[in-house]
Amino acid sequence: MKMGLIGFILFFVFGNLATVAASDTGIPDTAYVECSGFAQGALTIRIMFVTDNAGDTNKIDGFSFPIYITNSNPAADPMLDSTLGVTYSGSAAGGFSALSNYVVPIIDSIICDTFMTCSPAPSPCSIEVIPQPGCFCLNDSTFCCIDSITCDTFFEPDLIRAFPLQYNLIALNLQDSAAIGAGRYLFANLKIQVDDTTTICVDTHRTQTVTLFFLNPNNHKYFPQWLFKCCKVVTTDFGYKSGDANCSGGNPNLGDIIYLVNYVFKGGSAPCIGRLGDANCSGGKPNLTDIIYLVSYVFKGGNAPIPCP
Ligand SMILES: [Ca+2]
Ligand SMILES: [Ca+2]
Ligand SMILES: [Ca+2]
Repeated sequence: MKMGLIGFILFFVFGNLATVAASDTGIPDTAYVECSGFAQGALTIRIMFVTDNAGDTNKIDGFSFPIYITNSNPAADPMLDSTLGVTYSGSAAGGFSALSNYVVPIIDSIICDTFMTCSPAPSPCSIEVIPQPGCFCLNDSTFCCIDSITCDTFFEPDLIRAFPLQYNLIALNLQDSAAIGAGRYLFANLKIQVDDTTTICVDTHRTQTVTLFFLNPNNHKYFPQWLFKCCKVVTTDFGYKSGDANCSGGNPNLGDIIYLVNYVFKGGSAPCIGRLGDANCSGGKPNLTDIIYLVSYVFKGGNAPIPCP
C-alpha cells in the first residue's frame, strides 16, 4: 500500500479546508471524458472540463477527481501509466503547486489470528460456568476465553493492473499562481497499455473520503456535472489484419492457418490478439469454422477475413 505523501497531505487539506459549499456561478461546470486514440499499444483517454466561471473569486483553484476505470476484457491486461508527468502533461492545472495521482489500494484479503486461553470447566461446560463475556465452551469440559485477535490486511500487489481501478487525481494551487477562468480544458491524461481488444470505461465515484469537486480561490468547493464515457480498442487499432493469428503482419497466410490449427486442436498458444483468430467474425473463441474460412481465403480465392471490432 502506497498512497504518496502529497496525496495524503492533500487529503488532509481538503478534508479540513474545503468544507463550505459554494455555488457554481453561471451554468453548471462539466467534467467529461474524451477518447483520444490508440498508439503504440496504449489507449489515451483525456479527462476534460468546461467552465464559464468569471471573476477572480469564482475561478478554479483546485480539483478533486476520483476516477473509476473498468476493463471489459481481462485478456487485454490493461496497465495504467501513473507517472505524474504523463498524467498532467498539457493539463490546465499543470502549473499548480501540488499535483497528486494515486491508485487506491484494493484489499486482497484479511487474515486474522485469534489468541485464547482455555481452562477445564469445574462442571459440565454451560453458559452458567462461563466466567465472562468473550468466553465460550469449547466442549463439555473446557471453556476458552479470547485474549486478542490480530489481523493482517493484504493489498493487491500490482495496483496499476488491478482493474477495476480507483484512481484519485488531486491538483491544488497552494501558491498564488493564476486560477483557471472560463474555457474548455484538459485536466489529465489516462494512458493505458492494453494487449487485446477491450472497452475501457471511465466514471467518477464517491466514497466516504473522496468526491468529485472543484475548488475556488476562497477554498469553497462546488460539484461539477460529470459525463461518463467508454473508449473501445478494436482489432484494427493494433495495425493487424483479421486472420493474422500469429501477429506476423501483412495478409493472413499458411502460417496463420497452422497457428490456428495448433491452437484449436493441439492446445497451442492463443492468437496474440484474441479477435484476430476469429476470421469469420462470429464472436467467441476461434474454432474450426475460422480455419476453414482462412483456408478458403488463402488457397481458394475466398473472401478476406472480416475485420472484427
Ligand atoms: Ca459555471
Ligand atoms: Ca500471420
Ligand atoms: Ca469464428
